[in-house]
Amino acid sequence: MNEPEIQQLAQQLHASRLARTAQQKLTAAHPDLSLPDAYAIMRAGVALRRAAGETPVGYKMGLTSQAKREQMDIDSPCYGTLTDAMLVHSGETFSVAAGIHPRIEPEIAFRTSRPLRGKVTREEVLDACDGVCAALEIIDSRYEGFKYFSLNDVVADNSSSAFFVLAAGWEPVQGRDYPELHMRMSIDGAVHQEARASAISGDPVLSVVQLVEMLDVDGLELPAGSIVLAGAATVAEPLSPGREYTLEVDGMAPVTVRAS
Ligand code: OOG
Ligand code: MG
Repeated sequence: MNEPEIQQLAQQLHASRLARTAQQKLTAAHPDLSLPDAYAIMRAGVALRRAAGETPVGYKMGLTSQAKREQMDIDSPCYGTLTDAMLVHSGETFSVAAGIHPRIEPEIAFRTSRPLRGKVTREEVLDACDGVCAALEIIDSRYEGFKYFSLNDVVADNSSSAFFVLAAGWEPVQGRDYPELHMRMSIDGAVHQEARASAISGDPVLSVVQLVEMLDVDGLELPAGSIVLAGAATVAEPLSPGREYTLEVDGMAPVTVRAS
């Protein structure tokens, strides 16, 4: 795919997001769209957001759990770019009308204090992180129906990134048994989704290892000060006005958002 085509498809997705209208998946008109094309479209889309005044603040890993892969019918992980305009603080109200058909899912967020590049170990990731917290990702798809699209479509659409909610403060990274952490997402006080954090890539720290490897393939590093969402532990739930969503993770402050 050539540069003008990549720019044009990034523009299309950008416009759909701003207009809050779903569009046809890109592979319907471009069945030959490759995974490198998809990441190029994603990056062109991020450049459009930068031009509009947004600043990238990190990345989200997607499709790192079996539950999500089955829900979306896609079998490999992907990443997307997070910007400052996507950040929602715990306790805030989020308007569902800000998206097309937003959903919410339970995650764990890490913050790096040193850059990471190439092949890294889980210990190197933990050493390079200075904070962890419970997070809710509000995903949205710019495609009709939200389902039955391909990995390449999702990646081009910034891996369905829309908004993310972080708990009130960053907490110490060391001394936690990450795979064993229990995660519980409630809606209006009733538990709807729960899983061990091992549902996320076997260990949410390994999601960060994998992200660093995927960025390296594209010649990129994970900069210091990045926020990384490790991926959802369970399927996503639709976001409905009037309901309150809370995620509790063992040993961490809860994160909550009310939909309006
Ligand atoms: C793709 C994004 C997946 C996750 O945590 O697995 C994701 C999608 O579900 O539309 O964010
Ligand atoms: Mg997610």
